[in-house]
Amino acid sequence: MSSKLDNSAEQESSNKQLKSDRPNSKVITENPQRDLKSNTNRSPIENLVQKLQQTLEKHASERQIIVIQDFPDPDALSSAWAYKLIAAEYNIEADIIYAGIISHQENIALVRLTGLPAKRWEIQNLKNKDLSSYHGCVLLDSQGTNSQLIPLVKEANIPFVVVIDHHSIQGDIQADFIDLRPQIRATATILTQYLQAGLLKFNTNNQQHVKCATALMHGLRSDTNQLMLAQEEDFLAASYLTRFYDPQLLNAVLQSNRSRRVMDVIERSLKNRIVQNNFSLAGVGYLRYEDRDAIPQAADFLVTEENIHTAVVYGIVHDEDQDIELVIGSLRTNKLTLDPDEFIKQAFGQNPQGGFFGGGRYMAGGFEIPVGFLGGFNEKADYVKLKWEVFDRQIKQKLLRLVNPDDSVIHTD
Ligand SMILES: [Mn+2]
Repeated sequence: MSSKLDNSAEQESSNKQLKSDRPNSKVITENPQRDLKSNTNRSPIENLVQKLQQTLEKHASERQIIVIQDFPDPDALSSAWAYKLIAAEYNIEADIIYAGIISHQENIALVRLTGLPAKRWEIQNLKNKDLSSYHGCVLLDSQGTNSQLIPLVKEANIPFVVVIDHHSIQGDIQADFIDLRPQIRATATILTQYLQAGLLKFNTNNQQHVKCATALMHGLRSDTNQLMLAQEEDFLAASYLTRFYDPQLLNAVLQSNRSRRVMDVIERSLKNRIVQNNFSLAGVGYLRYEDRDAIPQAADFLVTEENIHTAVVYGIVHDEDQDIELVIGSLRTNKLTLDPDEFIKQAFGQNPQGGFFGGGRYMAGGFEIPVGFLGGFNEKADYVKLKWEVFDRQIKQKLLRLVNPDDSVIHTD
């Protein structure tokens, strides 16, 4: 059974929506008077909490696979951990699985320092993975469009049980429980609301709870540009997490340094960038698969330049072991009227299956375009260079169509 929320209103302009949503989207405070069982005067969030509770009860003692994006970020990792702990209360064993790689230095530090229980399934072994022990699939901080695992989950007929995300709607998805709230800045905020509502009482004597709260704080901060983009809900969630998190541990995670290769990619993005109409666009050429997270970091950097409101950085990510090539790109903007989701969908359109090549959330977006027939290793340097030039030009052309106001596809001013 599907209990899809009505999200049609959320596709309207986010400013309008924030205003109209504000009075209803109260965060639950710990109020002893509050009774989840009573049907009267329940807030939208209390309704969601009750529905999630019912879903977990219905699936008690099952085994679930939590699929997070191929390149997990702190918001996805921490939300998945919080869900795993909540699900354990219902005797649900949930495995956090990703099929790509954790490459951002802060994310590596986060997983190592907190012991965050995420497992990597290598792509070349995916075909041999037996998914039959899983009864359900959970998507957090995602709608299934950014993981190579999803086709396998579908092939194995594993139903989606829970989907919780704050990205704009990426297409039709059916699940027992769906909580899509693009007006919330981080999925970690949503999971924290569930914790606060009592689905799992965190306890400072429990090291796992302290570490998970720290991870959630990091996830929430990293999706809100260190709380600068945070809204009331995010601040309230962060405020609740301060009761449990370990500031020294968070500091240790944030102290991790950029690798030399990330610095090199940032350098290339600076050198290659073209600036037009306050957009900064940079192709960085070929990158190793494990350096993929250098792209968003380069975009973060380029958008800090004077008179730049939006940066797009892209490159061809090459995995030598598996001979996979993808054009991967990141968008960062501080222009309030630019919707990253709309921008990316407009720029690159859809694949033959009707899926978009990317999407976005507030102030950020990303895309992945398969290199396809042109993919694969080639020894000839001039061929490799030519291939990059073709993709570079094609992507620039598609982006400039939107950047250049003469084409009036999107009015950015
Ligand atoms: Mn997120």
